[in-house]
Amino acid sequence: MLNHSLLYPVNNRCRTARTLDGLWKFQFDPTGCGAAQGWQKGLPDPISMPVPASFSDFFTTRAERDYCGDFWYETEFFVPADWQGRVLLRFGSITHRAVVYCNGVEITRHEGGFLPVVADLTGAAVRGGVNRVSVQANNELSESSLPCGAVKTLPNGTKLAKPYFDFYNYSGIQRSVWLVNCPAQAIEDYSVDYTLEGADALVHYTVRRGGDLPVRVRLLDAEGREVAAAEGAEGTLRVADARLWQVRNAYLYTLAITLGSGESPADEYTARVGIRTVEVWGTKILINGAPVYLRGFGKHEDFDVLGRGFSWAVAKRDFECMKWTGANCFRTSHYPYAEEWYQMADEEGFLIIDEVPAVGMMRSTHNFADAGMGKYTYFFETPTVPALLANHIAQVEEMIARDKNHPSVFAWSLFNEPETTSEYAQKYFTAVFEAARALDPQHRPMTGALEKNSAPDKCRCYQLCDFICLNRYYGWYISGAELEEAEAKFRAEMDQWAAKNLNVPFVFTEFGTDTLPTEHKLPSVMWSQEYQDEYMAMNFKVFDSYDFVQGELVWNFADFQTSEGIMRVNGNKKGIFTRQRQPKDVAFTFKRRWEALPLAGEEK
Ligand code: CKX
Repeated sequence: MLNHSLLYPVNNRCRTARTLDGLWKFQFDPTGCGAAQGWQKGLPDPISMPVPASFSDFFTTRAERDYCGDFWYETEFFVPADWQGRVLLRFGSITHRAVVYCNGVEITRHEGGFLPVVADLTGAAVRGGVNRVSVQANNELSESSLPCGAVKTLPNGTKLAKPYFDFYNYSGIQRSVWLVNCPAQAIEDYSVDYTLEGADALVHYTVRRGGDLPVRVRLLDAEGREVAAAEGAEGTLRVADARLWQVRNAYLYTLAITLGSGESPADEYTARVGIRTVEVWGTKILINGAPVYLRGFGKHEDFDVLGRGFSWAVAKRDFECMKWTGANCFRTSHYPYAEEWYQMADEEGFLIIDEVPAVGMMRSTHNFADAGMGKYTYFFETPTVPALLANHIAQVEEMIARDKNHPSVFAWSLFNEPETTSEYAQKYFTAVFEAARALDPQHRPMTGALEKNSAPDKCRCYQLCDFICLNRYYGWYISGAELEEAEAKFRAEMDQWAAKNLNVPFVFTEFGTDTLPTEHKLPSVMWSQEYQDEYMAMNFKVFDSYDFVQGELVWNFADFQTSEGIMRVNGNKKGIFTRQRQPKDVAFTFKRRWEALPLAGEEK
């Protein structure tokens, strides 16, 4: 069980939150000597580094850009003398692991680069004075880290990250840092779940708090009018004539939680919530009881210069581009994104498949090639598996704790393209799914993205999924350019799935072709814009032939940075948009197709 609160910071009469975003001090620590030499008391030779951002793409040398190992961040902050209660530092994430110090004293450690790190500075921070926070971070990959990979050490001692995944190993403090003051006896967490009763909605809530002060919960509509209220740490609010959160037509209420009574409560927390239900029913995905056909993207947090650093401006542009195509969904491939993405999706009515960073679970540095070729790497048969499993479950727990109240999140993805064909994999993922199912108060569907080796006759893990997600590249990695042969092979596989009569929805969570916006050719060749279009037309024909196919999330929303290699032209170019978020020709094809499909609430 998590012993800290992952609530997103808010400001109100009981709480203060200030970001520490800006220029921090930064220093590489290639020999890992920093802690022993006392760097937590002040970095000896720092440079400046923007926060939030990945550190890599600011540098002009390979050694710095591709740096792998320990690195340190440091900044100073003032804590007002009148701050009572607890003082917390909340990092949106530190990639991939960190030790946080305040005024030279170790406060906390965290494993995993895509979920919040909360350091309780209450005992360590000086009130009415300036304090120093130091972060000893590390970006090495291993077979027990999530995502998985390895480190290669060159003869001169230089370490290089060797990801088993197809995105650049961007690292650093990539999301906002908040200094938070909250009461000693605080609201720690809350959960909501919904049932619909005719035109009314029942909002079931629970509040976790420190101490046993009385709890009051109110629900306010978008105009701030109270529509329901209740007393107690758990209960149900009845909302008459509820306005539902609908796909691409969102309506948000405000949940206002108060601790203590009278005019000056001990604590207050407000959050925006959307009333909606999610259900898998036969081969349909139902939102508020109505079927929805998913169309949209697998994405990355990735942009020029920023790397994986969160930027409201990039997120805004991405949502505008996605809306322009007629999309209604995206997958947070291959890790939980900054929380601001989910806030925007809540407002815009986008559906999210929220993915834990369980990617690279195949021992291969070019798994995109090996994934479809039947390569078997004994991934779940090595001594690191127990540590990996514990880490995997811990990150699922943190992801669900952080994201469970977002109406946009309608499903959890617990893996991307692992080996799934052995009894070892089956045992491993059974444990992951069992743990995950106990955690979500909304009992959302659970799934994971399966690559080509996870074929209908071989895969031992699709049975765990509430709907089946396929990453398929017939016409690219398989029978590339031979589109007729690719289509025949694709249909042969789909016929095998159909013959199983599984009576569950299937969603394509990846399909795509690398395409250079500069390349045009008639007749088409692979990598040209024309080929991307022809490939998509073939895929659409296949999708439309099987009525259990209930979604298509193309790979990828935009071109993105990867490790270098002979299969990658300065990154993966499967974007429907360029890395600068301009449409390739095929974006107009998607726009035409998706705008002609019902947004939600009707059969395709
Ligand atoms: N799927 C055959 C995982 C993504 C990659 C994508 C690709 C692969 C394909 C696996 O992270 O980028 O190769 O484009």
